[in-house]
Amino acid sequence: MSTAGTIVILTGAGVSAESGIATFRGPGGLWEGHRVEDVCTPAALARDAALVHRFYDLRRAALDTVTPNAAHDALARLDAAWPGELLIVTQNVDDLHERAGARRLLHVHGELRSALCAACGSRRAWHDALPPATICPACAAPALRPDIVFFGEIPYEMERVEAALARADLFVSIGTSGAVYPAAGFVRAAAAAGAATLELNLERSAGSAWFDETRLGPAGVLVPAWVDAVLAR
Ligand code: BV8
Repeated sequence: MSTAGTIVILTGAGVSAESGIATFRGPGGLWEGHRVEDVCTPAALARDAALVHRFYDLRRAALDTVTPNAAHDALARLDAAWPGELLIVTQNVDDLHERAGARRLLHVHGELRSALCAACGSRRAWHDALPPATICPACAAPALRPDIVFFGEIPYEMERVEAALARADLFVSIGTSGAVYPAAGFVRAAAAAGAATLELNLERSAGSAWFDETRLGPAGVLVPAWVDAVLAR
């Protein structure tokens, strides 16, 4: 691939695991403590807003106690040094990619440190607890909610992601089980556009069969080694 090639990187909970943030579907995973239907759907929010807000308040507060790991740092280094187009598409709602210095980044499933107004659709940085019926500063409705894409809701910036996948020369998936769509289908869109596809994960995922190559191991080891090799070409 020429140095001006387009790289699209998809990250999931596994890239933040070594920072101490629980994944969803592993042992002790987030979904083990809660049923997805109880905390990550519009119906759950309508049924028990206090539970849903508390679930995300706890995860937002936990961000104060974690820091980026070697995988986040390596991706930020690649972002800064790569002369071609590059986009990190994260399913994660933590801000560890940003805190490591990544710039060419987007969150398809929302962000813990953001609040969304269910009435006017405005979004804003939010670092504290977010009680149900918090007043929206933009429209004054008591309608602020976690800025999280729930199951059944449309992921953010899909057009931008699809456009990047259509131009990709290399698609790399890091730390995701390939369990959630449409993100789990990105590898196929990239391959259809002619991209080489690489998976870096602790174990084989639901999508491993779609990748040209799968490397198994912790992101904190595999990602810096991969970035060093890409930048050394
Ligand atoms: C939508 C909120 C319509 C934030 C989440 C087919 C097509 C389209 C949709 C569907 C479809 N089939 C079903 C659907 C509906 C649904 C879906 O996919 N359901 C699944 C369960 C079948 N999808 C939706 O509802 C989506 N919306 O489809 O709208 C649409 C579609 C396209 C265009 C227009 C409209 C909305 C999905 C978003 C839901 N929100 N979370 C939050 O609470 O955090 S999903 C949740 O799962 C998280 O966002 C998370 O990012 C995501 C995926 O999980 P992973 O990140 O992969 O984490 P997991 O624990 O599963 O795996 C971790 C991996 O890391 C493991 O493989 C592990 O081995 C590895 N690992 C662990 N440690 C390490 C490691 N790897 C490396 N190093 C380590 N140290």
